[in-house]
Amino acid sequence: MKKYRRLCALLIISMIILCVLHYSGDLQFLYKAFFIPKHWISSDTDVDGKTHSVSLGSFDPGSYLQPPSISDQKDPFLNHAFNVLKSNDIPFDRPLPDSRNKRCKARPFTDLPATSVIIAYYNEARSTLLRTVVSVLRRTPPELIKEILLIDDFSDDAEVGRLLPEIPKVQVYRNKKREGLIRSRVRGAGLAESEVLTFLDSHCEVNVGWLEPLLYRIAESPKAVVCPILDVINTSTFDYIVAPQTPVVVGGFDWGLNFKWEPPPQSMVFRPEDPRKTAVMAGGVFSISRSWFNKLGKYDTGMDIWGGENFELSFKVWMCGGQVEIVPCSRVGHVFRKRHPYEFPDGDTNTVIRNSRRVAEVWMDEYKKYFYKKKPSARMKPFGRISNRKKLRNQLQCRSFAWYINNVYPALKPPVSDEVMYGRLKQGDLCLDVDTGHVPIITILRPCDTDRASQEWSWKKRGDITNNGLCLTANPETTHSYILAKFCSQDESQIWMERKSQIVHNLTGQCVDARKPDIGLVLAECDPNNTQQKWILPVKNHLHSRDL
Ligand code: LR7
Ligand code: MN
Repeated sequence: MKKYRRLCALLIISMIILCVLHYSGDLQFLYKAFFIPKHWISSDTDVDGKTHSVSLGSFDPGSYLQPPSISDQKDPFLNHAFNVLKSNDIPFDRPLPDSRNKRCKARPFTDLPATSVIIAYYNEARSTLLRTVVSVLRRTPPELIKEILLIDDFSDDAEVGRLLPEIPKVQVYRNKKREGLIRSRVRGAGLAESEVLTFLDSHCEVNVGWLEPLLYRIAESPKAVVCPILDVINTSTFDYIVAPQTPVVVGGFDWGLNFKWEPPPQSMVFRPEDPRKTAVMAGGVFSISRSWFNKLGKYDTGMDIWGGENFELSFKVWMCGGQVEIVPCSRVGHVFRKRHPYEFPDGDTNTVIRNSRRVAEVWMDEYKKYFYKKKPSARMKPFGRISNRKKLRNQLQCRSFAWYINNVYPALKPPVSDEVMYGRLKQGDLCLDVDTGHVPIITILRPCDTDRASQEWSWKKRGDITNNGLCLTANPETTHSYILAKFCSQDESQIWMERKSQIVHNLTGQCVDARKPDIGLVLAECDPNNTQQKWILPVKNHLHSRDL
């Protein structure tokens, strides 16, 4: 009896020991010895020198990673715009060169908040997607990762989404239709449970100690939106190419809202571990406090598929009281591709223009005209309703785009222009507008409306007043003194001067008169006492002076 009791106790104790070993990850050797199909990955050392092992649960990489399709074999770049055969050959848990500056390694990080990792994917290759997930599990202290939320944007292969949740912490949500990366990420953010959201593209590999400096910065400054330095994973060889440490490039753009990398302003002096301000983020990889993301209205879900969302988020972060930064101690590799490997239902140009237009219309104030100047065809493209986004901006009481340009991105100069004035030509609450129903196009007064681009006039040095390629035109003979909007022709009938709040026609010496505001504006003898000839004009040249 005594013997039996002792045996029982021994059994219980050894079971407890086995359990402890199992959960601490030290049983790998046993599983391996007995061929128990359980997959483990062990980590690199964390920032503070610790390692950990992560179980892949019942997930079996061997059966998940499939042999390449015939089309992949024929042209390995066809389906993904990277060499998928090469990617398939590389271990899903490969080691990476630690690309951080030495000074990053000595920094202890304590009391960090946990994060939810959100990855939207559409027709991603299995091997790159798995490497993204595994790199996160391998190189992040487990207590900092609450969950990895994969949003399958209605990829052709639904099986991926059924297999990956076998990995602990991984959840997959499949969209019912293709939504694009913007709405997919918003879906992920809505499901996330941690205080901090961390977004990744579906073909990344995070490097040693990537997360701690991002979380540290958010804990220190909750409105900071932080991005790692992106190392390059080569599309042909899948070599991991360490981005140079000096200079650390930051994000910029041109007036067409095309993103570019550029060196930071010369005046800035940094320690290698200091965060760098960046005017915009590249878009794919960053951490943000969940409550800050929600307060800012997440992303604009009126945007489709791809593009523009990095501008929307960056502009509003800056303009509404936060900052966008690159934290150089955080490193993440990304496969930079030369083309989109997937279809856009509306074509890529249309979609990106539509998204960019929404950004310009909601956030860029009078500076949006530079966007249209760079992308003239954008004016004709529909972009959906934006009233809710404008309301959001008002509620958040954000600063102007002029503030943003002057304080955050002064390197972006307005294009050289012969414009003297830009904006609305007003009489009280009424604005000079065109009457689109009529041909020839008559000019009228309409209640001022910030949504009507046809009320925004550009008065050029030479004297022409233009909107959307049309010029204010008047001639006693050809227009019967009505003021029409006609194609600009450099003709004398299109030259106007300003005189004491009057708009004077050069050819006739007469004034723009609103005596028939609904039927059409006309030329009439100038009369300084006539209120129907008095205009409230935009401030002269105000975009050229930097002291707004
Ligand atoms: O319809 C789609 N649905 C998706 O879920 C299209 C794409 N996606 C997913 C896709 O699988 C990927 O995970 O969205 C992610 C981004 O798509 P990519 O990898 O084709 O985009 P990209 O790397 O060329 O583009 C950059 O700009 C985009 C603008 O919308 C996004 O912000 C990307 O996240 C962003 N990537 C980066 O910032 C990494 C560095 C590239 C640069 C510069
Ligand atoms: Mn990408």
